[in-house]
Amino acid sequence: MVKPKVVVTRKQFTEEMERLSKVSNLVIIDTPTPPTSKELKEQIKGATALFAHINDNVSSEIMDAAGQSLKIIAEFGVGYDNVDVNAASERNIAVANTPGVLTETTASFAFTLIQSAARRIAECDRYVRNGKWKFFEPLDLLGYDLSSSTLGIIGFGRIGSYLGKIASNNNMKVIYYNRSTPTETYGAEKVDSLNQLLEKSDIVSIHCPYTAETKNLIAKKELSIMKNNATLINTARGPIVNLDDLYEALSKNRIAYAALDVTDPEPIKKDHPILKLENLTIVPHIASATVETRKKMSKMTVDNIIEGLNSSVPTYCVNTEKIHW
Ligand code: 8YV
Repeated sequence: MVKPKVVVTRKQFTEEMERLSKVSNLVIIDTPTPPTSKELKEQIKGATALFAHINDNVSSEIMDAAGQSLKIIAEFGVGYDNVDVNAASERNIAVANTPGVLTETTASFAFTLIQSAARRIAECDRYVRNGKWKFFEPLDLLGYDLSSSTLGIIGFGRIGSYLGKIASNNNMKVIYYNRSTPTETYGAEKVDSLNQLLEKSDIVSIHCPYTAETKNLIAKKELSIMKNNATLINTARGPIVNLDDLYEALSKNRIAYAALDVTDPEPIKKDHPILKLENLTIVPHIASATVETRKKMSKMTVDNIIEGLNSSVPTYCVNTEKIHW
């Protein structure tokens, strides 16, 4: 019997690829750069499943290039804003993701950025490398204690609320803005509006999904509401923050600091002026990047595909209601 074709858009963990190759005709796109839409359209022809990553814009055109055979799009990650889910549902294609396994790792990383912003780690590293460390200066490079700070969390789902728990354990006051009230809040206080959260917080950390409503959620107006000594953390999705407005706010010290794991676009343009600022820490979308977590994500993505190949709706399908299998 001919095995179904499965396309994986980046190099992945060998053990998971071996597992997948036992039940499929596996195509791994192991090129130095992610496939362009044109390349993906060519590779995906006749595929039953796609193992997708954040870089892949999985549009209706990609789905149509695959043809009638395409049944499963399995995203390596909890966020799946790079997949046109409506187009997939219209074509009876299941879209699956990897919720849960990266919660602790991503939330801990957001807390790492909070700590490194408060203690100016990236700036201090540049200070030493650039030969600026001459003497011990009691009043130089001072940060601030988190225990006297209020953390405002936008989006109090799995990752946001886990960050709330870590922050409370570190004696921070935690407030959050979320449409619904979660069952477990770890002592965090709900505020009624985004503006209230921005006004009250010393640190604002973003944990909502990227949707049409959250595009540019933090732009000029919102940055002007934040405290002058505030820090903005983004480990969610780049387009939620307007990067040019953030540059303006940081360069004019309307807010004090930002730490970004994600940008719009990704990667950030090499000549973006924000990269010249001292009051910014920026890293390349690594919040879930630990060996343990990435292995779990890879396994879950493969599990989702294998379930789909066996004609079961994947356990972590996000459009179960919209497809008819
Ligand atoms: C992934 C992420 O590494 O899960 C997410 O939503 O942003 C990251 O954990 C990324 O999606 C890679 O595909």
